[in-house]
Amino acid sequence: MEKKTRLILALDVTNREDALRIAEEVWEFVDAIKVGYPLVLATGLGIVRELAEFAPIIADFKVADIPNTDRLICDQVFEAGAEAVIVQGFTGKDSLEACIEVASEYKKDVFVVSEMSHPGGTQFLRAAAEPIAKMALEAGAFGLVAPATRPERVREIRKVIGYKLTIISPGVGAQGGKASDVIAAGADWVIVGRSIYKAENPGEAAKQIAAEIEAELHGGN
Ligand code: OMP
Repeated sequence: MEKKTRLILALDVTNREDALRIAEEVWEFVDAIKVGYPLVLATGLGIVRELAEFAPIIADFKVADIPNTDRLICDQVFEAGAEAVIVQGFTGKDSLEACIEVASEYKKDVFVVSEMSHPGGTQFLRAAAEPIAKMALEAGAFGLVAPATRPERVREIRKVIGYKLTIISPGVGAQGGKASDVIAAGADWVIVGRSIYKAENPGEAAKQIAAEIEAELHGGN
């Protein structure tokens, strides 16, 4: 995934026409499109290949099963044309390694969820976030998912992984996080869903967030 705008669209709509229209409007302002259960359950896995015409696709299935089932899921995801898959880390090393093995066969990437962005993310996952980050580093993942709602946690996670892994960070806009804050805290990419796909003009909304990120990185403020 190339670092250009450092913005990832979370395309959680449930209608094929809306998905394609929004992708067409925003592709030039995003480095990837994240697709998950809402869209795939509504339209089928074929939507991945259709959207891949616009941007690299991150398949957000938060894979969390035994190694054999994880392997079967990851095979389907990469056969469908995704560039990366998001997996949970709490299932342990063997499950994560199974996902990474399949991804490397396809020369694709794995992102591991360390701590989730919603309030409940602090209930069980926070205590596991640092060990999960360390495991992801040792297993050779491409990156982590860490919460834009808590930039201070992104900063902590960055200390654990250094710059060997990338960080993609959801929770900007609808969940209360701010793109510039989490970029300043060390995230490589910001993931934004509702603030873009529910906007009256999704292209304009994406452009504005990309500009905010650019200003944080190069604006010197
Ligand atoms: P908005 O809150 O609408 O911007 O969407 C955020 C997107 O990121 C959704 O697709 C969530 O499923 C996803 N997400 C989180 O919000 N929090 C997390 O901790 C992890 C994810 C994710 O793995 O992408």
